[in-house]
Amino acid sequence: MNSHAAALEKTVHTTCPYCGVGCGVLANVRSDGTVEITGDPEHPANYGRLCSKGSALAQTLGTEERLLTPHIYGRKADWNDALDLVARNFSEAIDTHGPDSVAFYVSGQLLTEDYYVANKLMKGFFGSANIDTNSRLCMASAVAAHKRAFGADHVPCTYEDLEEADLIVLAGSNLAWCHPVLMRRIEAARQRKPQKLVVIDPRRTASAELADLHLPILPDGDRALFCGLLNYLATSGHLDSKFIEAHTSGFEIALAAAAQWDDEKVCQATGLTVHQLEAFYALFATHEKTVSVFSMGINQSSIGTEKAGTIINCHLATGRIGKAGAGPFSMTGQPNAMGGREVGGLANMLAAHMDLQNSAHRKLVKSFWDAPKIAKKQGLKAVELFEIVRKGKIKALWIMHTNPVVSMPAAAKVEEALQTCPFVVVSDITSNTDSARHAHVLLPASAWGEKDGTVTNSERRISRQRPFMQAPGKAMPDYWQLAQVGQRMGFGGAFDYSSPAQIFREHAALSGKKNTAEEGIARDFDISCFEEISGRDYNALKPFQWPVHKFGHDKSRSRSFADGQFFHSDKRAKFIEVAPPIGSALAARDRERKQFYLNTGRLRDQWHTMTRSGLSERLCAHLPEPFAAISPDDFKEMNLQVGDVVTLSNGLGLVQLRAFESDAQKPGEVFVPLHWSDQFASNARIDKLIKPDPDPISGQPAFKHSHVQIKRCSGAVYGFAVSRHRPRFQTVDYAAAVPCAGGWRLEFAHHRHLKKQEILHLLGLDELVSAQLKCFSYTSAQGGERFGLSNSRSLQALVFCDAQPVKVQRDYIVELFTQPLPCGSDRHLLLAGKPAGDQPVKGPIVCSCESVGRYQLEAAIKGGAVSLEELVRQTGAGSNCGSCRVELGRMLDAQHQHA
Ligand SMILES: Nc1nc2c(c(=O)[nH]1)N[C@H]1C(S)=C(S)[C@@H](COP(=O)(O)OP(=O)(O)OC[C@H]3O[C@@H](n4cnc5c(=O)[nH]c(N)nc54)[C@H](O)[C@@H]3O)O[C@H]1N2
Ligand SMILES: Nc1nc2c(c(=O)[nH]1)N[C@H]1C(S)=C(S)[C@@H](COP(=O)(O)OP(=O)(O)OC[C@H]3O[C@@H](n4cnc5c(=O)[nH]c(N)nc54)[C@H](O)[C@@H]3O)O[C@H]1N2
Ligand code: SF4
Ligand SMILES: [Mo]
Repeated sequence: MNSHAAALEKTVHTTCPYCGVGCGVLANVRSDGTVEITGDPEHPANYGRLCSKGSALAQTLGTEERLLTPHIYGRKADWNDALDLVARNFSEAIDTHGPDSVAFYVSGQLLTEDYYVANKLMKGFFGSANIDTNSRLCMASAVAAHKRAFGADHVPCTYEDLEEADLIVLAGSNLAWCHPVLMRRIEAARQRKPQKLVVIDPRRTASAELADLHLPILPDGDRALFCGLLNYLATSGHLDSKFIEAHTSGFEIALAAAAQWDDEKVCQATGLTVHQLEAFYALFATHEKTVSVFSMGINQSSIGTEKAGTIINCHLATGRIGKAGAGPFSMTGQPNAMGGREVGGLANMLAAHMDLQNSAHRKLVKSFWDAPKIAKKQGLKAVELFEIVRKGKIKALWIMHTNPVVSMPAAAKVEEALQTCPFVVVSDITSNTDSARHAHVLLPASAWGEKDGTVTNSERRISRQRPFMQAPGKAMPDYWQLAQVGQRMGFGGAFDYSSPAQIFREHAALSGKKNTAEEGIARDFDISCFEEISGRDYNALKPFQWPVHKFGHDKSRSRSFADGQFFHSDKRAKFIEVAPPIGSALAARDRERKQFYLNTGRLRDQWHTMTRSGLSERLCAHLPEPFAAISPDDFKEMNLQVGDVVTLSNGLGLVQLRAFESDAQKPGEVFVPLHWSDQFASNARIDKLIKPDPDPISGQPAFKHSHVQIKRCSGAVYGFAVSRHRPRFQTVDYAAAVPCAGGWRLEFAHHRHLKKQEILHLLGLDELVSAQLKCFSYTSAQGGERFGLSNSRSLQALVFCDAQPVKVQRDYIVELFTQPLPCGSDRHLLLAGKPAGDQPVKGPIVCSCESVGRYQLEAAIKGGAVSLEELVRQTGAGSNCGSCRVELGRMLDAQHQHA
């Protein structure tokens, strides 16, 4: 640690705001206001580990991008006026057009307390269920599958099961990048004992690199794969007949339906060989302790609920549920996706795992809330909701903690919807989002580090998020904003909250209300033990797993379903009957039409629409531009060259991305990250091209299975630049920029030559500023133009243009930006684009925590680092969070293959 560091003032135990692993973090605040973030060694989710995103949290705490005050129609306003206006518009809409003319669209990243208030206001006091959340895009299929199979939305597994298991199946989950700390836990378990890992993913992901068996399945082939598995288990004598008999229903029907999927049909639908199927089926059949983790590759599909159901079927058929090291494990994405489900924040739920359709539940909640009304029917689910907004039927919409213009399917239509809606409120921590630009009222929210409440992770563990710094400007917590509007709409006492602890107590009390079999309204979610928790105990609350009843932990339920009792009225789990095969292989047909399957997902170091992870230079150094990953065969067939820009298009829209040749891709499929918004790129919002195609049961859209055409763009100019100013790239065909030390790094390409003035605009320099700068330039023999701009003290920009994709050492150029300005003619050396002589360069960043680049790693490998440990020791890469170790391993393998 730095010996000059200011004194440690306090250490606050809190929880990482990113993924559903829910790692405990320590915020170490120093007397000079600086904050260091480390893993909490005592938190049972991570025991001190953090991934690259968690490790970089301190870099996202700056206030430069923050929204500091409410805005009404683009003008700064005070809270009173903004809240009054929101209350008035919602009241008027409800009075004139009825309760279903208003809606909330919220988020699995809200704290439970925020979520509880939003749900209460809409369902109990507006009397509508038009509250839906981005969890619809994320977890809805898993929720529906759990309810169908278990009678409640209940995740049976815990993280320890991942360590106890002898076989882990990752179905549609890239755990290594999306839940990295769990992958670290699995890796550690694999050091201690033999444990097999199977990855089912169309792409060879970082997780697949670690697997014993990777099944590069065709899009949506999972249903066939798991039906085939059920058949195999039945015919090879691996069923647990006793369990089926005693604790389940519907087995015969499910098996008969699955039997229609014979080997040939399964091979056709999955694109896998009989040999690959058998390898997987034999592993599954012979490992009692199997955990099947599933996430977006399963849920985000028009058959997502069925796909999840077929996985659960195989666990029920083998009795592998409710036992140590066994179970189907839906991995939640957002930090509080589970908490949102607990408060019933989806359009088809009530609070505390109660059902909207159940009149006893409605009565109970209404009387508990002392509410004037209670929603009687389901509200609009996200896709439908924005469709109705677009048709002008929603008169007031409040978007909180989510960025639908980037993250919803058919995103251009969602944007149109916001333009149509007469009154849009957006609560966010920044105004620099694609959704916030359409807000009539913009409300500044307190961010992570400032707000206070609880979140529930993937294993049903509730942890505290605690504040360790003051909110800047006038930012206020989300629950406060909602409660204020509730009060101003005349619901006074019901929204008179003075602290998150008070809300938590209410939520806990509701969860225990009449929650016994005798009272006839028993349900799985119960934390009533905390219904009287004091403010002080709430502050000190340690992470715990639900259920915890009034009378403390019920031992018989310490492992869910250990007693074989489920939540259907007959206490049995239900097998799901799946649809029979439907004819021809889609993939073949799509090839004929020269269409590509568009698959989308996440990168290791970015979080969703980048409003927070995009603030960290360190995180942005890994994969710094939007790309389309294309198989080597397709790359060749389309005659693409390294650095080419391509358009992806379909009936819904068009985007421009860098083409990236990747042998992790199969021919006919293209993968694009979901992260890029209009704030970071000119035209890379991939969700414009996603056909919603929602699952008919869950309403979850099919983010991973659209179709697109790909065309090479002929560019007249390509460029790379660094600038002290935020680039403005909307007028250029292809441009993307992320922060780097001291400024921004920018990639661009355009179909015609760009004038110097246009480039200056692109660099974020206005005419007045650029006129005062010194310019030094250089034209290469091939006609490439390069120039630098400086003021008397420092470099302001460096620009490298060419008629071809620019080949310069980007990471070296980015580093130049942090160094003192050379004098006089030496400045021209800056335009070489690479270091002089044999000065070492880093190369593209592989390890973002320690900032180690590919060339440094290659040099170490060439220099004799033969093992992963050696490479880590010599270069420092992978020594912090370990998220890049997969890539390090791959580089070692590649080097050895060539040796
Ligand atoms: N770094 C990072 N981590 C995150 C997030 C983030 O933004 N960045 N977001 C969090 C959130 S909210 C979520 S929901 C989770 C998501 O976590 P994951 O579900 O692991 O992430 P994705 O990359 O969306 O998708 C997983 C995989 O599904 C595969 N897939 C696509 N189609 C199919 C198919 O038909 N069948 C199968 N078997 N696989 C398919 C894709 O190729 C992809 O590799 O991550 C969480 N963690
Ligand atoms: N193509 C494609 N699209 C996808 C997916 C995919 O796999 N493929 N995955 C989908 C999934 S699973 C998810 S979860 C969604 C995620 O999509 P979004 O929820 O839209 O993404 P985020 O960037 O997390 O948006 C959170 C917003 O809340 C703001 N914010 C941060 N902190 C606070 C706070 O404390 N209060 C308030 N009020 N605001 C805050 C952030 O600045 C940001 O604007 O994307 C979905 N879209
Ligand atoms: S795995 Fe990483 S992103 Fe997820 S909670 Fe832990 S530190 Fe945060
Ligand atoms: Mo998600």
